[in-house]
Amino acid sequence: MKKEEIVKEILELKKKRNAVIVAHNYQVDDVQEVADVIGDSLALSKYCADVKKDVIVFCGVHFMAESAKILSPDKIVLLPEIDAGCPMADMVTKEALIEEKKKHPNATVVCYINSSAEVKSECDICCTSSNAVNIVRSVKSKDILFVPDMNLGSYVAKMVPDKNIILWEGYCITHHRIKISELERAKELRPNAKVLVHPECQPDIVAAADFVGSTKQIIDYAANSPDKEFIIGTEMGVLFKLKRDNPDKSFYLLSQGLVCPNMKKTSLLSVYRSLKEMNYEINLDETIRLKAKKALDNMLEIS
Ligand code: CIZ
Ligand code: SF4
Repeated sequence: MKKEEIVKEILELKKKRNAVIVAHNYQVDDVQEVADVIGDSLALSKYCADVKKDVIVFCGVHFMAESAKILSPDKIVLLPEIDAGCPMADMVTKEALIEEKKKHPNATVVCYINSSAEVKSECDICCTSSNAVNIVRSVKSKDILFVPDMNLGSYVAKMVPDKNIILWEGYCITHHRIKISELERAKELRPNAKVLVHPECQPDIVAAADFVGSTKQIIDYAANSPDKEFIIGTEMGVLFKLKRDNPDKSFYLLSQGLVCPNMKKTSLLSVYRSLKEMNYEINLDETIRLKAKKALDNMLEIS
């Protein structure tokens, strides 16, 4: 099928199923083009909770569709590619976390939204890359067990030095592999460009950047900045919105390695199949869902 035909089929099926399509900032351009809304995982999950539709097609990775289901238990949440996972989220399991918690009985457990619903169910409060610093500041205890991203955790530790942050050794394979030599080379090539990076990058990259933020914060920064050139240190999918919304500005990817293979599994064809066959439905154990929801609600109360 040609692209236009697939899009037409998707739009018809969307109507028939009373569905909405949401796409993460890291999805391929074709999928972002067909989506009703594009955003980060939390913004999309909140949108899904409020939208008056029966079916949500969540174009992203597994933990994101789970977050949508946590907040929208009565809607059908579909993940078009069931193998689209997040290797970082998989670096912590509920069982391993329960063992680690025993070693730090006085610590508050803060978990990055990039974690499974099961892991969230064992945490006190969630955070995103937008609000991690504020969430950690708001926690009363000095000791904080931060899971699973050690790079985001290190960034937060630097910003909130009065807390004792116990790191988990997880990381995003895509952001973690960026090397300082790549950043230096990019700056040599574009000396006037501002460097905007995600806190999932390693501390040396974060320290050398002009701005550190989540996908939404990077997108907002570029839109509001008087600067015209930017080196982007997060997954390449954000270039879609950056270029679409800022035709007078130039964007350069910090490294060709900034591609998340799991985010790229979802295509227009997968969205079409998902709506046609109602695949793959995300369901959660109700006890887990309620406990995970508590961690998300605790975050939403503060941010
Ligand atoms: O929370 C998200 O959507 C992720 C994984 C990244 C970001 O910075 O938006
Ligand atoms: Fe996970 Fe990294 Fe891919 Fe985000 S970019 S989904 S953190 S592997």
